Amino acid sequence: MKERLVVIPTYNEIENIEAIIRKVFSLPEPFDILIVDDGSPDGTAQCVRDLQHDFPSTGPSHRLHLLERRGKLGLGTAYIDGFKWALSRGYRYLFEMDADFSHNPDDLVRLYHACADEKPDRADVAVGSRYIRGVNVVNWPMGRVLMSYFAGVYVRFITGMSVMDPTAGFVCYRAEVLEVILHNPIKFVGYAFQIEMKFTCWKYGFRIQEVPIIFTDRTKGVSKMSSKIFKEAVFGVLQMKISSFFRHYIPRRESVAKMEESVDAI
Ligand SMILES: Nc1nc2c(ncn2[C@@H]2O[C@H](COP(=O)(O)OP(=O)(O)O)[C@@H](O)[C@H]2O)c(=O)[nH]1
Ligand SMILES: [Mg+2]
Repeated sequence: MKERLVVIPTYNEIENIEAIIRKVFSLPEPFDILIVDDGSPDGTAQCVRDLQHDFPSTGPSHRLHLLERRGKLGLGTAYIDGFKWALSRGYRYLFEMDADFSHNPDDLVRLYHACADEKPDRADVAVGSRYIRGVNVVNWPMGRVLMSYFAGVYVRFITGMSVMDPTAGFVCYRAEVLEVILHNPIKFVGYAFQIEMKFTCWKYGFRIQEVPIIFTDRTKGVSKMSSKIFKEAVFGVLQMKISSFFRHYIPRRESVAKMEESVDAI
């Protein structure tokens, strides 16, 4: 059954890609993987193609998929393309995770259980959060920790949303959440993309739960964070808040009911 899919965007992750794929497939619970690679010049996609012989995408478990794009088009659209790919194939739980081991793949299981059907008080979206029990960031330079922490303070102040780690990129979404929010154009690329996704979920009334994680700086490969991405986040949050005044968000239950109605009508 196509249950859980981890979408991993990659740009020049040759030093991490094989290890992260093998680690996810060694977890005690099954997760499929979709790598969204933007034509990495270091051959990341070729490494994935080679691994597909060990974990074919048509296999009964541990399926490894690859979506290749032509050039570096940014993290935001990589996730959106990945999510659309997954929704059209019937996956029920979709995960965002970096390729560089900053997110510990072991935590995928905890994110999943926060959203899984088994719990009556389950979340719709589970966010792997660095800042709900102190500051759980290992090996980042102090400047980057402070920037990330105060980005959260700024986002909460502007948006009114109470999420402690709004720029987090380690997330589990139930499929029905993405079915609703991807109807709207999501326009940002970097950290602003992560903020916009959570903000849109929150505006629709979806239940967001933060799950504490420890984030560790990458030990291999280089970060693609840039000042452009930083600026996009600073101005993007303001822009996003202002445009939200002109948008109508149908609350979650109504929109889900509407989707069910339209299915019945077919
Ligand atoms: N497909 C794709 N992946 C990207 C792009 N930019 C970054 N990534 C991937 O997104 C993840 C997070 O990027 P990273 O450089 O670690 O950012 P940082 O953790 O904020 O320093 C990593 O898996 C990157 O390889 C991009 O333009 N396209
Ligand atoms: Mg990283």
